[in-house]
Amino acid sequence: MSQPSESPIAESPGRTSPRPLWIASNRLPVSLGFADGELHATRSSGGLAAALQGVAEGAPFDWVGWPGCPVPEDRRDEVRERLAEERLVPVFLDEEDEELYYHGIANQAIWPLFHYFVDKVDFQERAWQRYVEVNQRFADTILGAAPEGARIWIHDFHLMLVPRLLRQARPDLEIGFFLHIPFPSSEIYRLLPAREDLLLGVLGCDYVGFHTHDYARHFRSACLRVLGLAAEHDGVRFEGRRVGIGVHPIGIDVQGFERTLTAPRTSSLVEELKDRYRGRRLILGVERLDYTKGVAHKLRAFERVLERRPELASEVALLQVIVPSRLKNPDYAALKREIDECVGRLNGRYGSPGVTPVEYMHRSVDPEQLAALYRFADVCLVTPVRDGMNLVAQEFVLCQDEIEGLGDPWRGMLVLSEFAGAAHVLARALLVNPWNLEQSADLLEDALDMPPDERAERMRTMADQVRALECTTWARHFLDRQWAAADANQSHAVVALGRDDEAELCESFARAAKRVLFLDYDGTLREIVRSPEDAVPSAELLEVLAGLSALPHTEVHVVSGRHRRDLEQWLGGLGVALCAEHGFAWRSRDGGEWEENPGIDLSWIPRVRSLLSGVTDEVPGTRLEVKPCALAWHYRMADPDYGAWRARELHSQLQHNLANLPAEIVHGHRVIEVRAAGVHKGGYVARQIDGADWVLCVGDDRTDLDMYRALPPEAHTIHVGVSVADARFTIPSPARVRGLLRKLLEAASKPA
Ligand code: GDG
Repeated sequence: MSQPSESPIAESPGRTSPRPLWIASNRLPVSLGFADGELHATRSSGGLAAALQGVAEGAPFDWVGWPGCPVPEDRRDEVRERLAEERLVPVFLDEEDEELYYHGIANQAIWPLFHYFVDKVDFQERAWQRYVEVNQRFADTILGAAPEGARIWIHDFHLMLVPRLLRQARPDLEIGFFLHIPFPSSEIYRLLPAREDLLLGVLGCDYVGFHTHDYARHFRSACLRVLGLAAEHDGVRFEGRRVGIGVHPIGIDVQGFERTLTAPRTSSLVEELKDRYRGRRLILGVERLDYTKGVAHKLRAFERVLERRPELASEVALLQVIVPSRLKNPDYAALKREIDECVGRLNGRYGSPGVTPVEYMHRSVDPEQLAALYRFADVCLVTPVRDGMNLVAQEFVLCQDEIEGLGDPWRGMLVLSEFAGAAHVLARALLVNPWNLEQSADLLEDALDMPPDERAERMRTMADQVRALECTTWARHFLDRQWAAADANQSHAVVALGRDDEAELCESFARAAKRVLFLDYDGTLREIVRSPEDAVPSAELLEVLAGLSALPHTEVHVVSGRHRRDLEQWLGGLGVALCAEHGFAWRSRDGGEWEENPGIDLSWIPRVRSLLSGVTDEVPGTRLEVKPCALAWHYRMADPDYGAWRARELHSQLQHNLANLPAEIVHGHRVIEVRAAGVHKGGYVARQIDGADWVLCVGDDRTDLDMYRALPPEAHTIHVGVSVADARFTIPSPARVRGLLRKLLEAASKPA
């Protein structure tokens, strides 16, 4: 598990950045109510609020979220004003929003799926539409309130569409996203009907964080398998930006817990517990009622221990605190019944007068009671079947620490599920697979019987880890990384073709005496699609190309790696000059015969063809394209990982085979192409610019760099996607290229 790594920036911009910070989460850290018509708003200190406290001390921030209850229309201004005093900005949800967005999608689709409970997923289209609308409402509220250049930090699965909505409206914003729950394996993730939208939503940010490396890895792999975006281990390139991916295990409010622990009331509660459990050892469980938390697994493990050692029934008690949650949902109501039954069965079987092996509280306890239980317990049994992090495990460890003024440290031991994110940071706990009943029972016994020295050693190591993860450090580390990622994107944005650049291009285009445009096709004029034959031009594209080439003193050249047959079929009648097969063949704008590069040695083709055919047969989904002077092995439709693996292997095999032959290998976007040496797009464009006083060249992959290099420095060179050294500007997408062409056409068609 990677720890949150040290920021490369010495001074923490989490504290010092002059940009104002805005947080957005589903819930505001406030409890709102109307008693006798009077508005009551009390600040609540949930985990996230505590985590951000330290950041607020450096620079106060504003927080956008739902106040947690319906607010009638005529009281909303009053609520807004009241919350504004605390720098809180409400997003109001009515009962139907709560039902559809919050319960329908967040709790009944994303939550179960992301925790691998596929059979509990209930995805309703109507609810999804509301999720989209409510995310838009959050985005609009942020946009209406956050000033220019603000830094925004969005939290959790309720708001996965917000980053993109913000980015589209205000590219200047610095945007981060943190997911508090697991991100599932792509095999599970891809079951979600809205899988593309959620990923695209998150990819609007500059930086996305997860609790564990596994979740980050799953996110990356979903980007690849669902969106076809190949990611590096710490980032993915999308629409001309790099979205950083980071691992930031959240910690707890260490100081807050220490304060509660040393409060006089907590000490007297500990004394009460000592009296109540005299002669017995206490196993503690604390969780919100949820099927992910593995409460039934825990009860079964305890039952198994009692089956093995019935005498423990009077020596050990299991106290289970369950905070009621989502009871409106039938799954939660059923879970409650299952737990009730399990507890009943266990007590019926092992209880006796004065002996109740399982004590069960279905309500929350106050912070002092909780701290006292953590301090006193002999074992904390935390057995979720999936959990993003699990703060209870960390809280228990901290409360057992040596703390000034408190005696008796290290009474207890932590038994922790390996399926909680916390297992990655608390590796000295007794880690269990809650599905393995025998092992869970074994380790629970080990925890009860552990010698004091070993217990102290393990707990001390874990307490150090909990202190290191402390939540304000977590928030600061995340914000440092977010800042660095956004900063890198902003410096790239300097070369992004902006509105002013577009206006200048249009103006010079309209004034020029002879204009020449060189346009690559796939990935430039037209989006890359899974199957190359499907990349047919739209009517809109044909119209703009025909319009441009009909302008006086204007030549449009489509310069592509495609076979001449495709270009002729799709673009033949537009008055556009065509250059096919990476510059090997061309045809003038008036149509007529294709000409070919003379004197090219093609003797290597049969040998390479047989090698590529063999690989095509072996790797499902790949295709061999045979062109007059080149062979292309496409692996766009193969399994992305396997395709990339075989491509790497093929590349080195080709390098070995082609040494000293007049051919070169170009590894493009999911294609390996072997082409005759000396044939490239640059040779063609260099021959077409005589007398031109305005040249535009737009491309998207490595083969287009030859064009940029062959042009004079004053040519307008634009690359789709990331910035490259040879192009002056970047542009995010083919749609934006088409938009630019349309603007050029309009500029030149306007009367002078
Ligand atoms: C999500 C992810 C991730 C519980 N009962 C009482 C009480 N609590 C407090 C605990 C703890 C919190 O509630 C529960 O936190 P968890 O981490 O266990 O779980 P989720 O609520 O599901 O949180 C989770 C977390 O986000 C943070 O990123 O760790 O994986 O699911 O702080 O102390 N507090 C009080 N009385 C109770 O009865 N006072």
